[in-house]
Amino acid sequence: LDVAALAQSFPPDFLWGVATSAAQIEGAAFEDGKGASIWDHFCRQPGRINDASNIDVACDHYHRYREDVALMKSLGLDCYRFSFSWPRVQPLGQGAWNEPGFAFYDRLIDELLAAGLKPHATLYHWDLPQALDEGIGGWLSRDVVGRFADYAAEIARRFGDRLASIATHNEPWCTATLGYETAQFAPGHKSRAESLQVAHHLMLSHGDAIAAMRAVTKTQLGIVLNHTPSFPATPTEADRRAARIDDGLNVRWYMDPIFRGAYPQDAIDFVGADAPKVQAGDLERIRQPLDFLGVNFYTRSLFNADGTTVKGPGKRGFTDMGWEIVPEVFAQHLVRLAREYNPPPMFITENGMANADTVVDGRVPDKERIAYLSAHLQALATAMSLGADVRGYFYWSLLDNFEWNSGYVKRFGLVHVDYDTLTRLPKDSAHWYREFVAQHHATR
Ligand code: GBH
Repeated sequence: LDVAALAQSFPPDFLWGVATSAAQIEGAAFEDGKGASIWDHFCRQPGRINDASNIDVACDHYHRYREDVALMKSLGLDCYRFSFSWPRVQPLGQGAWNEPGFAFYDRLIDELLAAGLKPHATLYHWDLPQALDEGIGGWLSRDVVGRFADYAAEIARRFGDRLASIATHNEPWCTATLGYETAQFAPGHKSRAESLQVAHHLMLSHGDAIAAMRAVTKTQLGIVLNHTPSFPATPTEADRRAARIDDGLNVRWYMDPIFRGAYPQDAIDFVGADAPKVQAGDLERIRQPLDFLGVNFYTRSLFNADGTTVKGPGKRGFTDMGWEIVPEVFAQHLVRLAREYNPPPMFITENGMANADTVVDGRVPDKERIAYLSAHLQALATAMSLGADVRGYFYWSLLDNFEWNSGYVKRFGLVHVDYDTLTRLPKDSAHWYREFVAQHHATR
Protein backbone atom coordinates (compact mmCIF):
# COMPACT_ATOMS: atom_id res chain seq x y z
CA LEU A 1 0.00 0.00 0.00
CA ASP A 2 1.25 3.48 -0.95
CA VAL A 3 0.26 5.29 2.24
CA ALA A 4 1.18 8.74 0.95
CA ALA A 5 -0.83 8.30 -2.25
CA LEU A 6 -3.88 7.09 -0.30
CA ALA A 7 -3.63 9.96 2.20
CA GLN A 8 -3.21 12.50 -0.55
CA SER A 9 -6.23 11.17 -2.46
CA PHE A 10 -8.56 12.68 0.18
CA PRO A 11 -9.76 16.27 -0.39
CA PRO A 12 -7.53 18.85 1.35
CA ASP A 13 -10.22 19.89 3.85
CA PHE A 14 -11.07 16.30 4.88
CA LEU A 15 -10.92 15.98 8.70
CA TRP A 16 -9.15 13.30 10.72
CA GLY A 17 -9.99 12.50 14.30
CA VAL A 18 -10.66 9.98 17.00
CA ALA A 19 -13.79 9.29 19.06
CA THR A 20 -14.65 8.39 22.65
CA SER A 21 -17.71 8.51 24.90
CA ALA A 22 -18.21 9.83 28.42
CA ALA A 23 -19.26 6.63 30.22
CA GLN A 24 -16.42 4.66 28.64
CA ILE A 25 -13.54 6.93 29.64
CA GLU A 26 -14.38 9.62 32.17
CA GLY A 27 -14.63 7.80 35.50
CA ALA A 28 -15.28 10.26 38.38
CA ALA A 29 -18.67 8.59 38.42
CA PHE A 30 -19.83 10.22 41.64
CA GLU A 31 -17.62 13.29 41.75
CA ASP A 32 -18.49 16.99 41.72
CA GLY A 33 -22.21 16.36 41.94
CA LYS A 34 -22.59 13.91 39.04
CA GLY A 35 -25.75 11.79 39.23
CA ALA A 36 -25.76 8.04 38.58
CA SER A 37 -26.38 6.86 35.02
CA ILE A 38 -28.12 3.64 34.02
CA TRP A 39 -24.63 2.23 33.29
CA ASP A 40 -23.35 3.07 36.80
CA HIS A 41 -26.37 1.12 38.00
CA PHE A 42 -26.11 -1.74 35.44
CA CYS A 43 -22.46 -2.40 36.32
CA ARG A 44 -23.53 -3.06 39.91
CA GLN A 45 -25.95 -5.82 38.90
CA PRO A 46 -24.27 -9.26 39.11
CA GLY A 47 -23.66 -10.98 35.79
CA ARG A 48 -24.19 -7.98 33.54
CA ILE A 49 -20.54 -7.14 32.75
CA ASN A 50 -18.26 -9.95 31.55
CA ASP A 51 -15.28 -9.00 33.74
CA ALA A 52 -17.51 -7.74 36.60
CA SER A 53 -15.96 -4.29 36.25
CA ASN A 54 -17.55 -0.88 36.66
CA ILE A 55 -16.98 2.66 35.40
CA ASP A 56 -16.20 4.40 38.68
CA VAL A 57 -12.67 5.18 37.42
CA ALA A 58 -12.57 3.89 33.79
CA CYS A 59 -9.66 5.73 32.07
CA ASP A 60 -9.85 8.57 34.61
CA HIS A 61 -10.20 10.96 31.70
CA TYR A 62 -12.10 13.38 33.99
CA HIS A 63 -8.78 14.06 35.74
CA ARG A 64 -6.42 13.29 32.84
CA TYR A 65 -8.14 15.13 29.99
CA ARG A 66 -5.16 17.50 29.57
CA GLU A 67 -2.85 14.54 28.95
CA ASP A 68 -5.40 13.02 26.55
CA VAL A 69 -5.78 16.24 24.58
CA ALA A 70 -1.97 16.55 24.42
CA LEU A 71 -1.85 12.98 23.03
CA MET A 72 -4.30 13.90 20.27
CA LYS A 73 -2.31 17.01 19.50
CA SER A 74 0.86 14.92 19.25
CA LEU A 75 -0.92 12.70 16.71
CA GLY A 76 -1.56 15.81 14.61
CA LEU A 77 -5.34 15.28 14.50
CA ASP A 78 -7.89 17.82 13.27
CA CYS A 79 -10.81 16.91 15.49
CA TYR A 80 -12.11 14.95 18.46
CA ARG A 81 -15.54 13.37 18.97
CA PHE A 82 -16.64 13.04 22.61
CA SER A 83 -19.96 12.83 24.42
CA PHE A 84 -21.51 14.79 27.24
CA SER A 85 -22.66 12.81 30.25
CA TRP A 86 -26.25 13.94 30.83
CA PRO A 87 -26.24 13.01 34.57
CA ARG A 88 -22.97 14.92 35.04
CA VAL A 89 -24.63 18.16 33.97
CA GLN A 90 -28.18 17.38 35.16
CA PRO A 91 -28.00 14.72 37.88
CA LEU A 92 -31.73 13.88 37.88
CA GLY A 93 -32.30 14.33 34.14
CA GLN A 94 -34.68 17.20 34.87
CA GLY A 95 -34.62 20.27 37.07
CA ALA A 96 -31.38 21.57 38.54
CA TRP A 97 -28.21 21.85 36.44
CA ASN A 98 -24.87 20.84 37.96
CA GLU A 99 -22.43 23.69 37.40
CA PRO A 100 -19.25 21.71 38.24
CA GLY A 101 -20.29 19.24 35.52
CA PHE A 102 -20.59 22.00 32.93
CA ALA A 103 -17.26 23.40 34.17
CA PHE A 104 -15.53 20.13 33.25
CA TYR A 105 -16.76 20.29 29.65
CA ASP A 106 -15.90 23.98 29.55
CA ARG A 107 -12.29 23.15 30.49
CA LEU A 108 -12.17 20.23 28.04
CA ILE A 109 -13.45 22.32 25.12
CA ASP A 110 -11.02 25.15 25.91
CA GLU A 111 -8.16 22.67 26.07
CA LEU A 112 -9.16 21.18 22.69
CA LEU A 113 -9.46 24.58 21.01
CA ALA A 114 -6.10 25.67 22.42
CA ALA A 115 -4.57 22.48 20.94
CA GLY A 116 -6.11 23.23 17.54
CA LEU A 117 -8.60 20.34 17.75
CA LYS A 118 -12.20 20.86 16.63
CA PRO A 119 -14.68 19.53 19.23
CA HIS A 120 -17.53 17.37 17.86
CA ALA A 121 -20.02 16.51 20.57
CA THR A 122 -22.66 13.84 21.07
CA LEU A 123 -25.45 14.40 23.56
CA TYR A 124 -26.44 10.82 24.28
CA HIS A 125 -23.98 7.94 24.23
CA TRP A 126 -26.14 5.63 26.38
CA ASP A 127 -25.72 7.09 29.89
CA LEU A 128 -29.29 8.07 30.79
CA PRO A 129 -29.68 9.57 34.28
CA GLN A 130 -30.69 6.64 36.48
CA ALA A 131 -33.24 8.90 38.17
CA LEU A 132 -35.19 9.10 34.90
CA ASP A 133 -35.19 5.31 34.59
CA GLU A 134 -36.44 4.86 38.15
CA GLY A 135 -38.76 7.85 38.18
CA ILE A 136 -40.58 7.64 34.87
CA GLY A 137 -39.40 4.44 33.16
CA GLY A 138 -36.55 5.87 31.11
CA TRP A 139 -36.86 5.76 27.34
CA LEU A 140 -40.06 3.72 27.63
CA SER A 141 -41.74 6.92 28.73
CA ARG A 142 -42.75 9.50 26.15
CA ASP A 143 -42.02 12.13 28.82
CA VAL A 144 -38.27 11.61 28.37
CA VAL A 145 -38.58 13.25 24.94
CA GLY A 146 -39.18 16.67 26.48
CA ARG A 147 -36.48 16.17 29.13
CA PHE A 148 -33.96 15.33 26.39
CA ALA A 149 -34.90 18.37 24.29
CA ASP A 150 -34.40 20.63 27.35
CA TYR A 151 -30.97 19.08 27.99
CA ALA A 152 -30.03 19.48 24.31
CA ALA A 153 -31.04 23.14 24.26
CA GLU A 154 -29.03 23.84 27.43
CA ILE A 155 -25.87 22.27 25.96
CA ALA A 156 -26.37 24.12 22.67
CA ARG A 157 -26.93 27.43 24.46
CA ARG A 158 -23.83 27.08 26.63
CA PHE A 159 -21.39 25.45 24.18
CA GLY A 160 -22.82 25.74 20.67
CA ASP A 161 -20.52 28.57 19.59
CA ARG A 162 -17.41 26.54 20.50
CA LEU A 163 -18.51 23.15 19.11
CA ALA A 164 -17.93 22.18 15.47
CA SER A 165 -21.00 19.93 15.58
CA ILE A 166 -23.57 18.40 17.90
CA ALA A 167 -25.10 14.96 17.32
CA THR A 168 -28.24 14.08 19.24
CA HIS A 169 -27.96 10.29 19.64
CA ASN A 170 -25.18 7.79 19.23
CA GLU A 171 -26.52 4.61 17.64
CA PRO A 172 -30.18 4.60 18.67
CA TRP A 173 -30.40 1.00 17.38
CA CYS A 174 -28.03 -0.05 20.19
CA THR A 175 -29.91 1.92 22.86
CA ALA A 176 -33.19 0.33 21.81
CA THR A 177 -32.22 -3.18 20.73
CA LEU A 178 -29.33 -4.02 23.04
CA GLY A 179 -30.88 -2.13 25.98
CA TYR A 180 -34.50 -3.31 25.68
CA GLU A 181 -34.64 -6.42 23.47
CA THR A 182 -31.48 -8.50 24.01
CA ALA A 183 -30.67 -7.18 27.53
CA GLN A 184 -26.93 -6.92 26.75
CA PHE A 185 -26.92 -3.19 27.56
CA ALA A 186 -28.49 -1.05 30.28
CA PRO A 187 -31.19 -1.11 31.41
CA GLY A 188 -31.26 -4.82 30.45
CA HIS A 189 -34.86 -5.45 29.38
CA LYS A 190 -36.00 -8.27 27.06
CA SER A 191 -38.96 -7.24 24.93
CA ARG A 192 -39.15 -6.38 21.26
CA ALA A 193 -42.29 -4.31 21.76
CA GLU A 194 -40.46 -2.23 24.38
CA SER A 195 -37.42 -1.91 22.17
CA LEU A 196 -39.45 -0.54 19.26
CA GLN A 197 -41.36 1.88 21.48
CA VAL A 198 -38.03 3.09 22.89
CA ALA A 199 -36.68 3.48 19.34
CA HIS A 200 -39.66 5.68 18.52
CA HIS A 201 -39.09 7.85 21.59
CA LEU A 202 -35.41 8.14 20.67
CA MET A 203 -36.37 9.28 17.16
CA LEU A 204 -38.88 11.77 18.53
CA SER A 205 -36.36 13.09 21.06
CA HIS A 206 -33.86 13.47 18.21
CA GLY A 207 -36.28 15.57 16.17
CA ASP A 208 -37.38 17.73 19.10
CA ALA A 209 -33.76 18.22 20.24
CA ILE A 210 -32.73 19.35 16.74
CA ALA A 211 -35.61 21.85 16.67
CA ALA A 212 -34.79 23.12 20.17
CA MET A 213 -31.09 23.50 19.36
CA ARG A 214 -31.76 25.30 16.04
CA ALA A 215 -33.36 28.07 18.07
CA VAL A 216 -30.17 28.74 20.06
CA THR A 217 -27.12 27.74 17.98
CA LYS A 218 -25.81 27.97 14.45
CA THR A 219 -23.47 24.98 14.79
CA GLN A 220 -23.84 21.85 12.61
CA LEU A 221 -26.54 19.48 13.90
CA GLY A 222 -27.05 15.81 13.13
CA ILE A 223 -27.29 12.24 14.42
CA VAL A 224 -24.97 9.21 14.55
CA LEU A 225 -26.33 5.86 13.32
CA ASN A 226 -24.65 2.45 13.45
CA HIS A 227 -24.97 0.41 10.32
CA THR A 228 -24.25 -3.31 10.25
CA PRO A 229 -25.22 -4.23 6.67
CA SER A 230 -27.31 -7.40 6.48
CA PHE A 231 -26.50 -10.23 4.07
CA PRO A 232 -28.14 -13.61 3.44
CA ALA A 233 -26.17 -16.60 4.79
CA THR A 234 -26.95 -18.45 1.54
CA PRO A 235 -28.49 -17.15 -1.69
CA THR A 236 -31.87 -18.77 -1.00
CA GLU A 237 -34.98 -16.61 -1.18
CA ALA A 238 -35.75 -17.27 2.50
CA ASP A 239 -32.31 -16.11 3.69
CA ARG A 240 -32.49 -13.06 1.45
CA ARG A 241 -35.83 -12.17 2.94
CA ALA A 242 -34.42 -12.46 6.48
CA ALA A 243 -31.52 -10.18 5.56
CA ARG A 244 -33.95 -7.70 4.02
CA ILE A 245 -36.05 -7.69 7.22
CA ASP A 246 -32.96 -7.06 9.32
CA ASP A 247 -31.96 -4.22 7.00
CA GLY A 248 -35.42 -2.79 7.72
CA LEU A 249 -34.91 -3.11 11.46
CA ASN A 250 -31.37 -1.73 11.67
CA VAL A 251 -30.67 0.60 8.73
CA ARG A 252 -34.04 1.71 7.34
CA TRP A 253 -35.85 1.83 10.74
CA TYR A 254 -33.77 4.94 11.50
CA MET A 255 -32.84 6.30 8.06
CA ASP A 256 -36.42 6.27 6.73
CA PRO A 257 -38.16 8.33 9.45
CA ILE A 258 -35.26 10.80 9.51
CA PHE A 259 -34.89 11.28 5.76
CA ARG A 260 -38.20 10.04 4.28
CA GLY A 261 -40.74 10.67 7.02
CA ALA A 262 -41.98 7.07 7.44
CA TYR A 263 -41.04 3.76 9.07
CA PRO A 264 -40.25 1.02 6.52
CA GLN A 265 -43.50 -0.80 5.76
CA ASP A 266 -41.96 -4.27 5.31
CA ALA A 267 -40.39 -4.12 8.79
CA ILE A 268 -43.59 -2.70 10.32
CA ASP A 269 -45.53 -5.62 8.80
CA PHE A 270 -42.92 -8.09 10.06
CA VAL A 271 -43.03 -6.92 13.71
CA GLY A 272 -46.85 -6.92 13.73
CA ALA A 273 -48.20 -6.23 17.21
CA ASP A 274 -44.74 -5.14 18.44
CA ALA A 275 -44.90 -2.02 16.24
CA PRO A 276 -44.58 1.24 18.20
CA LYS A 277 -47.47 3.54 19.05
CA VAL A 278 -46.99 6.56 16.83
CA GLN A 279 -49.11 9.66 17.42
CA ALA A 280 -50.35 12.10 14.81
CA GLY A 281 -47.57 14.59 14.01
CA ASP A 282 -44.71 12.42 15.34
CA LEU A 283 -43.20 11.67 11.93
CA GLU A 284 -43.15 15.36 11.02
CA ARG A 285 -41.34 16.11 14.29
CA ILE A 286 -38.74 13.41 13.57
CA ARG A 287 -38.00 14.55 10.03
CA GLN A 288 -35.92 17.66 10.77
CA PRO A 289 -33.41 18.99 8.25
CA LEU A 290 -29.91 17.88 9.32
CA ASP A 291 -26.49 19.35 8.57
CA PHE A 292 -24.69 16.02 8.72
CA LEU A 293 -25.17 12.29 9.12
CA GLY A 294 -22.71 10.36 11.28
CA VAL A 295 -22.16 6.73 10.24
CA ASN A 296 -20.49 4.17 12.50
CA PHE A 297 -19.25 1.09 10.69
CA TYR A 298 -17.61 -2.04 12.10
CA THR A 299 -18.80 -5.20 10.34
CA ARG A 300 -21.72 -6.95 8.62
CA SER A 301 -24.20 -9.67 9.66
CA LEU A 302 -25.19 -12.86 7.79
CA PHE A 303 -28.76 -14.09 8.22
CA ASN A 304 -30.45 -17.46 8.15
CA ALA A 305 -34.08 -17.67 7.13
CA ASP A 306 -35.21 -17.88 10.78
CA GLY A 307 -33.48 -14.60 11.69
CA THR A 308 -30.50 -16.19 13.44
CA THR A 309 -27.01 -15.13 12.33
CA VAL A 310 -23.95 -17.11 11.27
CA LYS A 311 -20.30 -16.17 11.26
CA GLY A 312 -19.07 -15.06 7.84
CA PRO A 313 -16.14 -16.68 6.00
CA GLY A 314 -13.80 -13.98 7.30
CA LYS A 315 -11.48 -13.87 4.32
CA ARG A 316 -9.70 -10.95 5.97
CA GLY A 317 -10.12 -12.37 9.45
CA PHE A 318 -12.08 -11.38 12.54
CA THR A 319 -11.47 -8.82 15.26
CA ASP A 320 -11.10 -9.64 18.95
CA MET A 321 -14.89 -9.07 19.23
CA GLY A 322 -15.33 -11.91 16.71
CA TRP A 323 -16.57 -9.40 14.12
CA GLU A 324 -15.80 -10.19 10.48
CA ILE A 325 -13.46 -7.72 8.78
CA VAL A 326 -15.22 -6.53 5.60
CA PRO A 327 -13.90 -3.20 4.28
CA GLU A 328 -15.52 -3.79 0.87
CA VAL A 329 -18.92 -3.77 2.61
CA PHE A 330 -18.03 -0.40 4.12
CA ALA A 331 -17.46 1.09 0.64
CA GLN A 332 -20.56 -0.54 -0.82
CA HIS A 333 -22.75 0.64 2.07
CA LEU A 334 -21.65 4.29 1.89
CA VAL A 335 -22.38 4.34 -1.82
CA ARG A 336 -25.80 2.83 -1.15
CA LEU A 337 -26.62 5.52 1.43
CA ALA A 338 -25.57 8.25 -0.99
CA ARG A 339 -27.71 6.81 -3.81
CA GLU A 340 -30.81 5.82 -1.85
CA TYR A 341 -31.09 8.71 0.57
CA ASN A 342 -29.12 11.66 -0.81
CA PRO A 343 -28.15 12.45 2.80
CA PRO A 344 -26.45 15.63 4.02
CA PRO A 345 -22.62 15.46 4.21
CA MET A 346 -21.55 12.34 6.08
CA PHE A 347 -18.90 11.80 8.72
CA ILE A 348 -17.54 8.40 9.64
CA THR A 349 -18.06 8.97 13.34
CA GLU A 350 -16.70 5.54 14.35
CA ASN A 351 -14.70 2.76 12.73
CA GLY A 352 -12.13 0.57 14.40
CA MET A 353 -11.29 -2.81 15.84
CA ALA A 354 -10.69 -4.57 19.13
CA ASN A 355 -7.40 -6.42 19.18
CA ALA A 356 -5.61 -8.61 21.74
CA ASP A 357 -2.90 -6.01 22.27
CA THR A 358 0.01 -6.46 24.64
CA VAL A 359 2.98 -4.29 25.52
CA VAL A 360 6.23 -5.79 24.21
CA ASP A 361 9.45 -3.99 25.12
CA GLY A 362 7.64 -0.70 25.63
CA ARG A 363 5.72 -0.97 22.34
CA VAL A 364 2.35 -2.27 21.23
CA PRO A 365 2.89 -3.98 17.86
CA ASP A 366 -0.74 -3.98 16.67
CA LYS A 367 -0.18 -4.72 13.00
CA GLU A 368 -3.73 -6.13 12.76
CA ARG A 369 -5.15 -2.69 13.60
CA ILE A 370 -2.91 -1.01 11.02
CA ALA A 371 -4.23 -3.48 8.43
CA TYR A 372 -7.86 -2.84 9.47
CA LEU A 373 -7.39 0.92 9.42
CA SER A 374 -5.60 1.08 6.08
CA ALA A 375 -8.14 -1.27 4.44
CA HIS A 376 -11.06 0.82 5.69
CA LEU A 377 -9.43 4.08 4.62
CA GLN A 378 -8.92 2.61 1.14
CA ALA A 379 -12.57 1.56 1.11
CA LEU A 380 -13.58 5.07 2.20
CA ALA A 381 -11.59 6.61 -0.66
CA THR A 382 -13.31 4.20 -3.07
CA ALA A 383 -16.76 5.12 -1.72
CA MET A 384 -15.99 8.82 -2.09
CA SER A 385 -14.83 8.33 -5.67
CA LEU A 386 -18.19 6.61 -6.33
CA GLY A 387 -20.20 9.55 -5.02
CA ALA A 388 -20.39 9.29 -1.20
CA ASP A 389 -19.98 12.80 0.24
CA VAL A 390 -17.89 12.14 3.35
CA ARG A 391 -16.15 15.04 5.13
CA GLY A 392 -14.29 13.40 7.99
CA TYR A 393 -13.24 10.17 9.71
CA PHE A 394 -13.02 9.42 13.45
CA TYR A 395 -11.19 6.27 14.51
CA TRP A 396 -12.85 4.43 17.42
CA SER A 397 -11.20 4.91 19.82
CA LEU A 398 -8.50 7.23 21.11
CA LEU A 399 -7.97 5.01 24.15
CA ASP A 400 -8.59 1.46 25.25
CA ASN A 401 -11.69 1.89 27.38
CA PHE A 402 -14.78 0.34 28.96
CA GLU A 403 -16.26 -1.79 26.19
CA TRP A 404 -19.76 -1.91 27.74
CA ASN A 405 -20.86 -5.46 28.65
CA SER A 406 -17.43 -6.77 27.59
CA GLY A 407 -15.72 -4.70 30.28
CA TYR A 408 -12.09 -3.70 29.89
CA VAL A 409 -10.75 -6.81 28.18
CA LYS A 410 -11.59 -5.66 24.65
CA ARG A 411 -9.10 -3.02 23.48
CA PHE A 412 -10.16 -0.64 20.68
CA GLY A 413 -7.64 2.16 21.35
CA LEU A 414 -4.91 3.67 19.22
CA VAL A 415 -3.46 4.32 22.66
CA HIS A 416 -2.96 1.48 25.13
CA VAL A 417 -4.15 1.96 28.71
CA ASP A 418 -2.58 0.09 31.62
CA TYR A 419 -5.54 -0.19 34.00
CA ASP A 420 -3.32 -0.60 37.08
CA THR A 421 -1.38 2.61 36.55
CA LEU A 422 -3.66 4.35 33.99
CA THR A 423 -0.53 4.98 31.92
CA ARG A 424 -1.19 5.77 28.26
CA LEU A 425 1.07 4.31 25.56
CA PRO A 426 0.50 5.05 21.85
CA LYS A 427 0.38 1.76 19.90
CA ASP A 428 2.11 1.23 16.56
CA SER A 429 -1.25 2.03 14.94
CA ALA A 430 -1.20 5.49 16.55
CA HIS A 431 2.16 6.16 14.95
CA TRP A 432 0.84 4.84 11.62
CA TYR A 433 -2.25 7.11 11.82
CA ARG A 434 -0.11 10.13 12.74
CA GLU A 435 2.06 9.53 9.68
CA PHE A 436 -1.00 9.02 7.46
CA VAL A 437 -2.59 12.26 8.66
CA ALA A 438 0.70 14.14 8.19
CA GLN A 439 0.88 12.90 4.59
CA HIS A 440 -2.64 14.21 4.01
CA HIS A 441 -1.90 17.56 5.66
CA ALA A 442 1.03 18.03 3.31
CA THR A 443 -1.58 18.58 0.55
CA ARG A 444 -3.18 21.55 2.33
C1 GBH B 1 -20.10 1.27 19.03
O1 GBH B 1 -21.08 0.31 19.05
C2 GBH B 1 -20.27 2.21 20.17
O2 GBH B 1 -20.75 3.48 19.76
C3 GBH B 1 -19.06 2.37 21.03
O3 GBH B 1 -19.40 2.96 22.25
C4 GBH B 1 -18.39 1.03 21.19
O4 GBH B 1 -17.35 1.06 22.12
C5 GBH B 1 -17.87 0.60 19.84
O5 GBH B 1 -18.88 0.63 18.89
C6 GBH B 1 -17.24 -0.77 19.82
O6 GBH B 1 -18.18 -1.76 20.13
O7 GBH B 1 -23.03 -8.17 17.34
O8 GBH B 1 -21.55 -9.68 16.15
O9 GBH B 1 -23.70 -9.11 15.18
C7 GBH B 1 -21.06 -0.60 17.99
C8 GBH B 1 -22.15 -1.61 18.17
C9 GBH B 1 -21.18 -3.22 16.69
C10 GBH B 1 -23.48 -3.34 17.37
C11 GBH B 1 -21.45 -4.30 15.66
C12 GBH B 1 -23.73 -4.37 16.33
C13 GBH B 1 -22.82 -6.18 15.09
C14 GBH B 1 -21.87 -7.32 15.21
N1 GBH B 1 -22.36 -2.48 17.04
N2 GBH B 1 -22.54 -5.14 16.09
S1 GBH B 1 -22.61 -8.66 16.03
